[in-house]
Amino acid sequence: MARTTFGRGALAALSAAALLALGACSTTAPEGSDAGSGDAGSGDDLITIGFSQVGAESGWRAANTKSIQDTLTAENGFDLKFSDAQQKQENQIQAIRSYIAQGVDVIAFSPVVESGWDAVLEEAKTAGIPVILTDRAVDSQDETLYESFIGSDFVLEGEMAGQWVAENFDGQGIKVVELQGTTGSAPAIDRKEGFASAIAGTDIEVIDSQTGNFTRAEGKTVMEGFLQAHDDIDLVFAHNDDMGLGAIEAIEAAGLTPGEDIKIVTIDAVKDGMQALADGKINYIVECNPLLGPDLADIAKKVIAGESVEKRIVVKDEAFDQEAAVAALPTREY
Ligand code: GYE
Repeated sequence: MARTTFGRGALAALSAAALLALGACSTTAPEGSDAGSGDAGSGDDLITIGFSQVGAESGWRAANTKSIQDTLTAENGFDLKFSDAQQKQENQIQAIRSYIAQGVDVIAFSPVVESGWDAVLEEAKTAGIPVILTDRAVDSQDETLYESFIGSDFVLEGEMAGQWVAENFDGQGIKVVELQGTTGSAPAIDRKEGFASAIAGTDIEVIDSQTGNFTRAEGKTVMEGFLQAHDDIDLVFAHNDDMGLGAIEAIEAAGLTPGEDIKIVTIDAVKDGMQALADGKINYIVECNPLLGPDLADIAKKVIAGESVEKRIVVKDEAFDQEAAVAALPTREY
C-alpha cells in the first residue's frame, strides 16, 4: 500500500497542549473518569474502538467491513464496537454520540456525506476522544477535529476512468451517461470531478447524470430511466461496480448487449465487477482498495500510545481491462 505523508509534529504537540488545558479546567468529567485513557470500560488492556460504518450498500462496503472486523480483534488488542448507519448521517451522528457517552478510547468512522460533522466532532474533542476517518473525507476546515484520514484519492480514480474513455473514444463523438454515488458523499463528488476533468477538451459528451446511491437496485432503476429518455447512449460511467452491475441488468432487459452496444466503465474492482469485466460485460474498472483494517489498527495504536501519526494516508489503486481482470481474478482477495 503506497502512502503519502504530511508531517504534523507541531500539530500533535499543539493538540496535546490543548487537551491538557481542557483537562485542567474541565468541570463535566467525573473524578477518575477514564474516557480516552486507554482502558475505558473494558478493565483490561484492550483498546476500545467505536466504528460507525456507512451501511451495507455494495460489495466494496462488505469487503471493507470484513477487513475492519477481521483486524480489530481482541487478539490484535482491540475491543470493537461496530454499528451500521444504513447510509443515514443522523444514524452515524447518533452512533458517535453513543460512543462518546460510553467513553471509548478511539472513534473511527466512514462519513456517509462530506458536510455537517463539525458539531459532533467538537463533542468528541471536548471528551478527549481521538477520531480517525476511514474511506471518506469530511469537509471540516478545522483539521484538529480528527487525527488522520485513511483512504483512496477519489479524484484520481475518476480521472483514471475518464482518461481510459478519452484514450479509446475521443474523436468518435460518443454520448455518456453517469451513475453517481450517494449525493454529497466524497467519492461521488470527487469521481464526478475527476472524470469531467479527464474528458474536458474531447468530443465526449455526458448527456445525463443521476445518483444511483451506490446500490445495484438503484443503478438498475436509474439506467432504465436513461434508456427510456435517450436512444443514443454509447457508454455508462458508474461510480461503483454495483451500479454498473445494475446497469447491465437494465441494458440486457432492453435487448441490448452490455460491453458491446453500450460500453461500461466502473470503479471499485470487487469480485462481481471483476467477473463481469472478465466476461466482457464491463469494459474497464478502476480499483478502490477496501482493505483499510490494518492501517486503521496501526494508526489507532499509535494515537493511543501518544505517537504522532500521518494526517493523510492515501491508499494506492490500480486499473483493469478484460485481460488484467482474467489474470487477477483467481487470487483476488475481495
Ligand atoms: O466505491 C462504493 C461504496 O466510499 C469508496 O462506497 C467508498 C465507496 C465505494 O458504496 O462501492
